[in-house]
Amino acid sequence: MSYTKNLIQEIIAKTPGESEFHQAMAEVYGALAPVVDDNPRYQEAAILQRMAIPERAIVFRVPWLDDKNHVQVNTAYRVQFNSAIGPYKGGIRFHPSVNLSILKFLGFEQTFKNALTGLPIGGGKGGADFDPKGKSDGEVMRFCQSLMTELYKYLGPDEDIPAGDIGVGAREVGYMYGQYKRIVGRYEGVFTGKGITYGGSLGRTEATGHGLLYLMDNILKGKNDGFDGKKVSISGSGNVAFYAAKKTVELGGRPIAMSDSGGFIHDPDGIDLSAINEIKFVQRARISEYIKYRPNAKYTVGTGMWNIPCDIALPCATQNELHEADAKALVANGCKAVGEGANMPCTAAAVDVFHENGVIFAPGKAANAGGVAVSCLEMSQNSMRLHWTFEEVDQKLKGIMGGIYEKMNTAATEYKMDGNFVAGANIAGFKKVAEAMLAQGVV
Ligand code: NDP
Ligand code: 2IT
Repeated sequence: MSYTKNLIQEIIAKTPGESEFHQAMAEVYGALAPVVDDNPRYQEAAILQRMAIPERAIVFRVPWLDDKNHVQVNTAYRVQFNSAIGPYKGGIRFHPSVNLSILKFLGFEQTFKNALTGLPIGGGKGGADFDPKGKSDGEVMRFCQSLMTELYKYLGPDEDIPAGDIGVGAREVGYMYGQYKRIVGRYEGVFTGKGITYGGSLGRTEATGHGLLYLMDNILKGKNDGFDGKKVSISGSGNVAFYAAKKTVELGGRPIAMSDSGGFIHDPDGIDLSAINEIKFVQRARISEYIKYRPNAKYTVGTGMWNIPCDIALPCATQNELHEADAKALVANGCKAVGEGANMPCTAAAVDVFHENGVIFAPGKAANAGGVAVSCLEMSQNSMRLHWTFEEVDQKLKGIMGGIYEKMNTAATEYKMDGNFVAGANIAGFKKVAEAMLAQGVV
């Protein structure tokens, strides 16, 4: 067996039950065989073995009082995966499914994503099995304050800088940051995605969705194509999905389907994004409400949105939401490009279907890197005590996404896998982190 195949099996055997982490690790290491063969130094220094273990993972209890004064408790985590190229950087997720495997996959993925941005940030991820759905603002605040009362010990503007992710938006970041500042007694840029009134960056809210569209547009332009006139299906209806849909419209495309965990809507005339904004961000309600705003649209309970014919698919909800059968349906209906707005939304078998059928496929660590990239721009503004305009941030984001396209495209070509952006992104991200680790010795 080859070095990388053998190593993947060894790591799986040592981390039983961590299926999401295994999937993410096998995708990265599966792409590295030619790189490791070319560079015996990586094997001699056990770089891949070291990269697969977080530098540190903190697990802690978060007790809080609900509105009836009943005691509740959740489990929270912070996985500080790799600081070879900068302080740990990555979001915090609140969702009942959160466990160590999911956060290890996200922290591992984040390490290479952050390297691809070209910015000096390492990889980390955190979260809790807390479900913000149906909780009052007071309950969310008490939960966030309790979580931060433990987590603050491990954070710092040069140590670990969290941000949002699923279930963590402006409200949650505000509560967590407020508690952090109260405990340490200093204003520090220790969170990104902060409100604009207290140190947030213009353009951060939009950055992941917009960045996704910039990256896909770069790829399409390389093939003399673009979003103009394209029908686009976008799963999810949260932060990433909403701004991906908005930028789709700006680039001349038409979002025709969106979803939440309850089901999906199909609006062939083009989704009304002001209705989505009202339902999801003002009312915090279900996407099924959409048919009240647009009676000609159709709502379907459950999964199946990838059966709707579209030109471009942008999965922007969660991991493993797009399976092999969905990929086959997309191919059969003429879908030409897929970009992962979410982290690992496509299963490995689905990605194989796209590659076998010549569908352009942009992996999450490249396609959704715009969010963390603008987070790093927020850190820069905080350190400099400056506030850039939306246009300045947007220009920088465009440049960073263009750079990511160049890096993954060049790496794919260098290793004779033209157009395979999974290989290209993994190789380019890995090499940067690996070289930094080599230079810093056995640490
Ligand atoms: P939000 O919480 O804002 O939105 C998540 C959306 O996905 C909601 O519509 C939600 O539906 C849906 N969803 C979540 N979990 C599930 C599930 N298990 N099954 C079906 N639908 C689900 O999160 P974000 O938009 O911030 O994040 C979406 C994805 O993008 C995640 O994979 C995240 O890791 C990734 N990402 C986010 C970045 C950011 O800057 N926010 C940056 C890079 C990647 P419902 O409301 O019904 O739960
Ligand atoms: O997955 C991700 O890249 C994020 N949730 C954003 C991380 C960040 O630090 O902005």
